[in-house]
Amino acid sequence: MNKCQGCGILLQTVDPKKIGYAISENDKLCQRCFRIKNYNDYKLVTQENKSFIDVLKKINQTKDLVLLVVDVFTFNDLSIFYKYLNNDILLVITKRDILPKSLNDDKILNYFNYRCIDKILISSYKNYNFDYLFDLIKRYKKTDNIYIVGYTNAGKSTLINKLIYNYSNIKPIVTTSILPSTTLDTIKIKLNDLTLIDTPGLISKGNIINYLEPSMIKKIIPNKEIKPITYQVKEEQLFNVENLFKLKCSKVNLTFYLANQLEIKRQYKIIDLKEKYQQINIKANQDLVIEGLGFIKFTNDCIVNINCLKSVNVYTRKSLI
Ligand SMILES: Nc1nc2c(ncn2[C@@H]2O[C@H](COP(=O)(O)OP(=O)(O)OP(=O)(O)O)[C@@H](O)[C@H]2O)c(=O)[nH]1
Ligand SMILES: [Mg+2]
Repeated sequence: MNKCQGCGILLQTVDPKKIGYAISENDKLCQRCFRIKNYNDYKLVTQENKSFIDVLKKINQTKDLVLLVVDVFTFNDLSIFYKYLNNDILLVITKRDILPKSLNDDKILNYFNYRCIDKILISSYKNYNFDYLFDLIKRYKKTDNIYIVGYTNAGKSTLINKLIYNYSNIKPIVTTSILPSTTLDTIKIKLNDLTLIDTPGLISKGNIINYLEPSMIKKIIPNKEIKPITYQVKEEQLFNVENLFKLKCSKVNLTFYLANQLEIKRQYKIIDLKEKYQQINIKANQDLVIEGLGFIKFTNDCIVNINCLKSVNVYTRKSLI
């Protein structure tokens, strides 16, 4: 049987309930990809990270160039990629369109201090820096195979489709979606003399998207430039963001970087003290990150209390912006 051209899974015509199901042996897409593409109807598939590591080990046996794709809004620890890969790495920071236009690109690039042969900031949505990206790929490639790796939802498949659309006559076909684990197995896609190899993304258990319904995931993922919202808080206040998290703080200046469609409610009289809050010490010019949801920049030292789903990773870091 063939592989699905949308997600890479091995096609089967036997069991409609199992992944890879196609109605006919001649189908190019599995039913899941067909439904995502034609009806925007998403079916969540849970994947294990073990096969992900097997893919990295396989890549490490080659001399092929690796594009490590990082979502500038929801990036994460990259050490696992460096643990398994000794290949030349081109760091591709994507979704530039989400961050304010006024930011300096070099400042963003400098923030990502990882071993790489070069790094570049792009946006697949805005077709931003793609000619430069294609030049870098041609400059640094040692073979004709180019691997594309990264966390799930980083935008790997969207990037591949954009390269195919821009620089070949083929119609882009790789499936993309807001849900995690869209790509299920490696997919080889021809781009002139090159072969681009899409890979399933690494799943981060601390990412809030693992614990939300598709309709809520759609709401929390920004799809255009974020409008930051700044507050100066004197007396103790509580910020409630769609019950996804609550933040108690006083005497702080803070700026929320969240999807524009999320509503931030302020409460001056705090009445829900029964809920469990986690206390966090924050230094001036640090971000408080709620993984998968966004971040809050603080401009002074403070102690805040946050209440969020237990499995979601909440941490501080040097401010991105
Ligand atoms: N704003 C913005 N969104 C993007 C961009 N590129 C991709 N996305 C969105 O990010 C989400 C994930 O994109 P995919 O291309 O499916 O991500 P992936 O890395 O292939 O994910 P997996 O296959 O699950 O590993 C989709 O909703 C895309 O539309 C971009 O440049 N800007
Ligand atoms: Mg993908």
